Amino acid sequence: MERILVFNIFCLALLIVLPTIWAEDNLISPSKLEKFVDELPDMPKIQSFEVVNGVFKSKPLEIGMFKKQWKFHRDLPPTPVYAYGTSKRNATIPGPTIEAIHGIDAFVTWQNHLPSNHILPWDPTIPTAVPRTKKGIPTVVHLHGSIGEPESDGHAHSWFTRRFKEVGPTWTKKEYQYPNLQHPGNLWYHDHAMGLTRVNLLAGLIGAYIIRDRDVETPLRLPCGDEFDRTLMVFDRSFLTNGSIYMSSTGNNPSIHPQWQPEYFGDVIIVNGKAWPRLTVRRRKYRFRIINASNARFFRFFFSNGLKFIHVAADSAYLEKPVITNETLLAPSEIADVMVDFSKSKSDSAILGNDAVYPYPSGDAVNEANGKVMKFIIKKEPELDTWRVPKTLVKYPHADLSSASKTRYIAMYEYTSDIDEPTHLYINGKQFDEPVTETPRVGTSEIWNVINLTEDNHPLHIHLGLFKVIDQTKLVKEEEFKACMLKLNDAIKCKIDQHARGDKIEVPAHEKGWKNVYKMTPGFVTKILVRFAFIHSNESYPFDAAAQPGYVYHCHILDHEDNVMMRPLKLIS
Ligand SMILES: *[C@@H]1O[C@H](CO)[C@@H](O)[C@H](O)[C@H]1NC(C)=O
Ligand SMILES: *[C@@H]1O[C@H](CO)[C@@H](O)[C@H](O)[C@H]1NC(C)=O
Ligand SMILES: *[C@@H]1O[C@H](CO)[C@@H](O)[C@H](O)[C@H]1NC(C)=O
Ligand SMILES: *[C@@H]1O[C@H](CO)[C@@H](O)[C@H](O)[C@H]1NC(C)=O
Ligand SMILES: *[C@@H]1O[C@H](CO)[C@@H](O)[C@H](O)[C@H]1NC(C)=O
Ligand SMILES: CC(=O)N[C@H]1CO[C@H](CO)[C@@H](O)[C@@H]1O
Ligand SMILES: [Cu+2]
Repeated sequence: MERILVFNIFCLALLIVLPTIWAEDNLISPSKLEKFVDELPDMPKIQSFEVVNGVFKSKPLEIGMFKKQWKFHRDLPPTPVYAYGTSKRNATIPGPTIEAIHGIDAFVTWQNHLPSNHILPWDPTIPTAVPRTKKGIPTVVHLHGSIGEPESDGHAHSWFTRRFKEVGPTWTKKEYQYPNLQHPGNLWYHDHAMGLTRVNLLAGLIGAYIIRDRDVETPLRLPCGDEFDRTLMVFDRSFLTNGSIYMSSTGNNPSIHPQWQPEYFGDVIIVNGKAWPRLTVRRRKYRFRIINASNARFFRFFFSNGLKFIHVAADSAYLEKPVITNETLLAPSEIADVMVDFSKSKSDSAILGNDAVYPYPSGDAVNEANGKVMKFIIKKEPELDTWRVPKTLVKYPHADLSSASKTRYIAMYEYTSDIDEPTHLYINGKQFDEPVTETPRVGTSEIWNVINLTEDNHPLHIHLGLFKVIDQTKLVKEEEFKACMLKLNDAIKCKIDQHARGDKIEVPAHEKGWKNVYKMTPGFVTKILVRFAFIHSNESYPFDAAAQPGYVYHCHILDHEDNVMMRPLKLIS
């Protein structure tokens, strides 16, 4: 028993990151960076628990944010970044992977050690956290996928600067508490400061967090242990020739927003902090927890040699049974949790490729650089493999539309300037600081009909709640509907029922489980069932979810979230 348990604790995950570029003189051309020359790194692992006399106990952690230099590629000069770590020397990009155990609280004091001047341009004309003294960089940490109290949720207004010298209006505490009472799965932590999320993440403030539950997971016999169970955090960045991260400092509407741009794309694809890395694998099954940590880039992954993805979970929750696909589309901040069986490979290497246009779904085709992610070098010798593809995974209680206590309509709007460039995006036509309108009752489920009135696919993320995607229905006579919505901003008065009648898009099998982010197709109404309770049990939350400052929900294209495709979410008891 003890042995199984310890083994399971050490079954870990791995992260990948990726970069992108714009035409500018001193930008490094991605063709100058030879691919697959750096080994895929494993991020350091930190456990939020310890075993004392055979019993699990919480082990409080302190994780800092440090400015340091990071080598993204063999031939790229060191890059100034912001990195999470237990010390400046230990800080990495992505940050350390935090491992938690179901039922054991994690306590983390997030410490800001960042000096005053931001390494990236930012824009004070969008609603932004600005310290009174103009000193320090506002930061706050959100654990994405966490079911925890509002005070520890990293509300955008709960920011703090270096050594807590200044704090935002809803800040309450230094030490965050994560109860880890939810289902096991993949989470990630990242910055969430008002108006600074896109730049703070671009600078490097991201990391993975895994909740393990041996009772649920051991019987599955999925690939386990540091070697076979890896987290890949993928993101895109662009670099200047001197190694600095490139972000345009000129907005597309400079007279309105001097810097803000609607989407950041980089041409260099980074996995676990290295550009186009390589990993040597054995001829057997592996588990990859792939986290898309891009600001705006969608990825559609596939293997050059036809290897398949065996999906076991999506975002934070296990699927009922494995789903096999030859490609997988990941929106920003979505997580694919897949097995890959390298014994099925007919060749001795495989490139993990990406063919998603950008912006998705109507943008440019990928090129030689951003169409490749990483390379697997597959050893020749066949191996005995004790891992298996289980017939079934984890079955959560059935979620029924009839259980919903309320139906809401959530409309996504984009506004443009007279030169037809986006100036800002709002949910329900409202600014973030307008009074809260979404106030679900703790313990209930609701139907949300999300109406995308823009041209982009917006990955919607809801804090605290998990949701099931029911269907996506094309709007008919959508120009008429959009004109009405722009005037009245009221889906019922604009007769949504008569417009949500077009073709339906089937939800892919591997995305039918519980999600915390989903892609809202333009011109469609996406119906989701959101649950403000645990998915695996009827126990009530062990914290007051109705406390201040509440939660938020938002588009996870960070450039949209910052300007300001985000609204408050306040639970009531
Ligand atoms: C840095 O990481 C190492 C290895 O994980 C650990 O032993 C050490 O205590 C860490 N140092 C600091 C200052 O946190
Ligand atoms: C790289 O060049 C940019 C633009 O010239 C400059 O702003 C930045 O400080 C430089 N970075 C380093 C690390 O020298
Ligand atoms: C990653 O997420 C970003 C932002 O949500 C999205 O634009 C991008 O397409 C996603 N990429 C992948 C590979 O999923
Ligand atoms: C995956 O399979 C689908 C349907 O069979 C096919 O249309 C698509 O081209 C395939 N993609 C790749 C990358 O092979
Ligand atoms: C929760 O309660 C509902 C209704 O009483 C029941 O159908 C469901 O099975 C319960 N779920 C669990 C996990 O106990
Ligand atoms: C109803 C509505 O406004 N739909 C928009 C959704 O996105 C498409 C582009 O993909 C626009 O053309 C539609 O106007
Ligand atoms: Cu968006």
